[in-house]
This record gives sequence, C-alpha cells and structure tokens, in this order.
Amino acid sequence: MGTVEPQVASGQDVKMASSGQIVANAQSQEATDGFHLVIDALKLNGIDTIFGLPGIPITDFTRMAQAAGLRVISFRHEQNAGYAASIAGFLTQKPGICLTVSAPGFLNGLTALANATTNCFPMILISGSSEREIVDLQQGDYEEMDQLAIAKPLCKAAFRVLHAEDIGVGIARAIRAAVSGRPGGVYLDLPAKLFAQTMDAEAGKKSLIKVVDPAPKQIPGADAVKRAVDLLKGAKKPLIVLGKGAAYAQADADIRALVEKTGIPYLPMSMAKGLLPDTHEQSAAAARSYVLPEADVVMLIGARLNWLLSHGKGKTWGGKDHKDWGGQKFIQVDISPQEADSNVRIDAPVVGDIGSCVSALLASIGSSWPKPPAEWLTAIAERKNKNIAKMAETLAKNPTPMNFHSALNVVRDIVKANPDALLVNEGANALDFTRSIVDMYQPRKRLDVGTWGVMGIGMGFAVAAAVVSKQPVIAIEGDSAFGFSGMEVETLCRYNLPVCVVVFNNNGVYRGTDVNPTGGPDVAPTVFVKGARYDKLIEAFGGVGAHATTPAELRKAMEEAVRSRKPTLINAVIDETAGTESGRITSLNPTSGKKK
Ligand code: FYN
Ligand code: ADP
Repeated sequence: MGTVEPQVASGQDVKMASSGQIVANAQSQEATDGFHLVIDALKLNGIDTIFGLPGIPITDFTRMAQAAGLRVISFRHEQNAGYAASIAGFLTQKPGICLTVSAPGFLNGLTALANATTNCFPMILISGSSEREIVDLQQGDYEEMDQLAIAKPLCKAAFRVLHAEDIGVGIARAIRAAVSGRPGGVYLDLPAKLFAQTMDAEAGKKSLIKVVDPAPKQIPGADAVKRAVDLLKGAKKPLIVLGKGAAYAQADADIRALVEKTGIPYLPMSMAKGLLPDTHEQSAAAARSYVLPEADVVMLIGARLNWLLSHGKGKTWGGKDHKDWGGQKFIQVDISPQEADSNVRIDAPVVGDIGSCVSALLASIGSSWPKPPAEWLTAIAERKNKNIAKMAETLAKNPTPMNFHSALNVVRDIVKANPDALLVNEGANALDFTRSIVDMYQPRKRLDVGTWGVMGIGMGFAVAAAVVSKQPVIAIEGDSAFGFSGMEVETLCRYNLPVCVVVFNNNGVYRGTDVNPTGGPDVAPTVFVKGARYDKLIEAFGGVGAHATTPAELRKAMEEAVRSRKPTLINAVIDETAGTESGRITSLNPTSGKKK
C-alpha cells in the first residue's frame, strides 16, 4: 500500500468525507492519497504496465507508478499509447491501460478506445480531467471538457470517480466491464482533484477490490450445442471460419482439436492466422473465393459476419445480387447473444465463451466423426494448390525495381525462420499482400488493422507486442500507414525494443504515380516526397537504419535486425507503380453515378 504524509497534525487519522473534506480522528498515523490508491488498485489486480503520456494532471501519477514498480511506457502521442494498450489487452486477456491528460490528450486516446471496442479488445482509457464544478458550469477551465459524456457512446462502459474511497470500486468496475462477456474499451475519468485527496491508509487499503473471476466462463446450453452438431453432421460441404475472437480466447489446443477431429476445412480471418499453422492441410485460405460460395454449413468461431465477410451474403457467398443470401446454414459460436442474425439468419447460435463452447462441441462430436465428403476436400485442394503454385511463381520473380511480392518473399522466409516473432501489419497493398503471402505458424502472432481497417496502429502495436511478449517484432508498414505513428520510432529506441520496422516505400498512398491534373505546383493528394529515406528517422535516435533496394539487401537487413534485437527501420524501396487503389477493397470506393 503506498502511503503519503498525512495532511493533518501527526498522530491523527485522515479520512475523506463524501463532501470531499478531510476528517481527522486520533487513530492511526498513516495516510494514502488518490494517486497511490489508483496504483495500488491496479497492482492488486495484476496490472503491471501502463501505456501513456505524462502531463497535467497525471505527471506525478506516472512517476509514482514507476516508483511503485509498474512499467510505465511513455509515448509521443496518446493515440499510439491507446493502440498499444488495446493490443496488450488482446494478447494478455487483461485490460490494457492507457493513461492520458485531459481534453486533447483524452481525445487523442479516444480513437484507440473506440477502435478497441469495435475490435473486442479489452482496454481501459484512464484520463485525468479538469475541475468538475467549472466544467459543468462551462466556465472555461484549463482543458475543459465533459469527457465522460463524450466517451460514453464510443466504449463499452464509462465511469467517473470523485472520491478517494471509491477508487477501488471504480477500478474493479472498469476491469470487469473490459474483460467480461464480449471484451471492449472502458473509459475511467479521474478528475485532477481526486489524485490529491487523502484518506487513512488502512481504510484505503480496505476499500480496494481484487476482482474475483473477472471474465467468468459462460457455458453454452446443451440444446444449443446439440443443434449445432446436428447441423454440422448433415453438411456435405462444411466450413469453419476462425476469427480473432477465437485467437483471443486462448483455447488453442481445443480449437485445433475441433478442426482436426472433424476434418473440416477452415478459413482463418486475418488475426486468426497462425491459430493453426497457415501451412496446415485443412487451411482453405488460398481457396477463399471458392469455399465461401460453395460451403453449405459454415461454423463461425469468434468471427462476425461484418464487411470483412461480405455480411454473409451477396456474390461472395453465392447470392445472385449483393443483397441475396447464398443459402448457407450458419452456426455461430460467440460470447455475444446479440451477434446472431445481425446480417443473415443464424441457424444454430452457440452462445458462450469460446473455450467452453469448443470443449462442449468436442465432447459432443465424440471420437468417430466422419470426415467431410472427399469431393469437397478434393475440390478445395485443387483450387488451393493452383493458387499456391501461382503465388510461388510470382514470388520467385526478381523484378527491378523490387515490388511487393519480391519483398514479401523475404519477409515470408524470415517469419518462417522466426515463428515466435510477432508480425504487425498495416497499409493498403502492404497489408493485403502480406496477409496472403506471409504464413503464420503460431496463435496471436499477427496483429493488424482489424475490424475498422484503421491506419495508425503500427508503432503502438509494435511497442506493446515487444513489451508484452519479449519476442522480436516485425512491423510491415505501408509508407502512408507508417506516417501516422512514425514518431514513435523514438519510443522504440528509448526502450531499446527488438522491433524491426520495414517501410514499404512506393512514394505515396497506394502508389506514387498520380499527377496533379491542373499541372499546378502541388503534387497529387496521394503522392509523397519521392525517394524519402525513412531509415534516417530512426538513426536520429540511435536506432539502426537500413536502405534496401533489392530482396538480398532486405534479407540481410532483416536477418541482422532479428539477430541483434536492436530497434531497426528498413526503408524498402518498392516500385512506385506497384499497388492498386485501396488494395483488395477497391470496390469500397464510391464511383459517381453522374453520366460524363
Ligand atoms: C490467400 N490466398 C492465397 C494464399 N492465401 N493464395 C496463395 N497462397 C496463399 N497462402 C488468396 C485467396 O484465396 C484470395 O484469392 C486472395 O489470395 C486474397 O486472400 P484474402 O486476403 O484472404 O482475401 P480477400 O478477398 O482479400 O479478403 C477480403 C477481406 C480482406 C475483406 C477479408 O480484403 C481484408 O481483410 N481486407 C482488409 C482491408 C483493410 O482493412 N484495408 C485497410 C484500409 S486500406 P481468391 O480466392 O482467388 O479470391 C484503405 O484504403
Ligand atoms: P474477425 O474480424 O477476425 O472476423 P471479429 O472481431 O469480427 O473477428 O469477431 C470477433 C468475435 O469474437 C466477436 O463477435 C466477439 O463477441 C467474439 N469473442 C471475443 N472474445 C470471445 C470469447 N472469449 N469467447 C467467445 N466469443 C468471443
């Protein structure tokens, strides 16, 4: 328990009355304060790291947290600290903590909080805030903002603590809200005055709560499991889709057993890659556009039928038009009962935590489950092998200048040789090509733009991945995407993190070839400074910079980075004509209906 000097005469006990005034009695000598109660409550609940950015009113808090043994990772921009916290939550199942200053700092962290909620990552954004009386009367305080009201619609839950004796409850509620049920982002508002409040140390200690069973198991109903298994039994062309909820659940062995015992082909969503090794013979990733419309029964495990799965309908699923259903029957394994029927009919919802659901499914299928019909498996294998062979051909080419494929062929080898390494990935083409070219071999190693396709997660995710896992991290970044968090290379260097950033530099957003149609002096909106040397950025902070124009140079630099574990940034020069508008999601760009 952290203690502070009492603010009353020695020999007297101090206590906060609900009015916020200090009440003294002559019992004990020790007092604590809001700063220490927050730190103690976090520590009591197993939180060991805070990602944040110091400033009024939380500067002293960061110092005290560090002094109390918490790891405090300071960033250059709150959004990156927020992304770091959110992915730490995904990796550990404990809420990632992001700490920011009031109004603008809070807003900077809010994007990451909203992104965490959208992606079902457990995270708590703790923000200092200004004086309530002044904020509520809108009298123009320093960094005045009604942060709680603004955060509420963007997160799973939002709380404010006004009195030191309520800190224990506030932290407990935030933890439970973040990790129980469908995980998500939680906002915790701590006004500046709270930190300074003092109370009796013993009473403070007693007010803290160690949360018991923060993410309780949710056991699926036996009838729901039977319904799902019956449906699966009758399938001629079954398919399993694994989503990042399945990766989050850390039920790796059971998920693998379910896939292997049933013999059903599976499709990993982006962040579920590696849950089973991508080289697994049952992976249908390389036959995606064949299996989705052809499957008759699809079991979704921790994957939503959102835009990434074309809402479960339309041509992707064999529907005649974009709103037509393809006729598949769906089983959906998910912790959120409201998720079912969000887009199309779910014939067999199985609601519960994935660990419990998968183990119930395993028990129900028993040991003599018939393999899916051979025609289905053969047809998939044919498509898949054709695609893989085509890909191998493309990867073997060595064009000048280097393109996405020849560069990613190197990354693919490095990841294969270092399966423990985490791969962070963002961009448009840099994202899409990496996803299909670079195989993953272990669960929760691929961290990317997620449900929103957000740009800017790169360095925040890389920092947290290195801090949490202690493993090497490889960040494959489009040059545009890198720009959102590029300043954090200083953070990589400051904490000496084993992160190898590879910037795929093709001189612009998507490509570097657009021209200004007016012929004016400004370049086109998608074009950057040509021939930029991103490697020089990290050198400014003592990291290793490398400039690679060929696959051989890239290989050498990446091998050295992984071997040395030194923070490294490789400027990988990619053909500026390579890449397509928005990568694989060009169709999402609106085109004018106006006749020319
Ligand atoms: C996949 N594929 C492969 C392999 N893996 N071929 C050979 N070898 C391997 N290992 C094939 C796969 O069958 C597909 O071909 C193709 O590669 C692409 O696979 P992918 O990426 O799984 O599928 P697709 O259609 O791109 O998936 C749709 C999507 C995805 C929406 C899920 O595009 C996605 O996750 N997009 C995120 C985009 C994003 O967020 N961008 C950031 C904003 S960019 P076919 O079967 O022949 O189709 C702002 O501008
Ligand atoms: P992807 O983008 O990989 O398809 P989504 O983010 O769409 O994945 O889906 C993840 C799903 O997983 C969400 O619907 C969420 O409710 C669910 N989920 C997250 N954690 C768990 C868990 N522990 N048990 C069950 N379902 C979970």
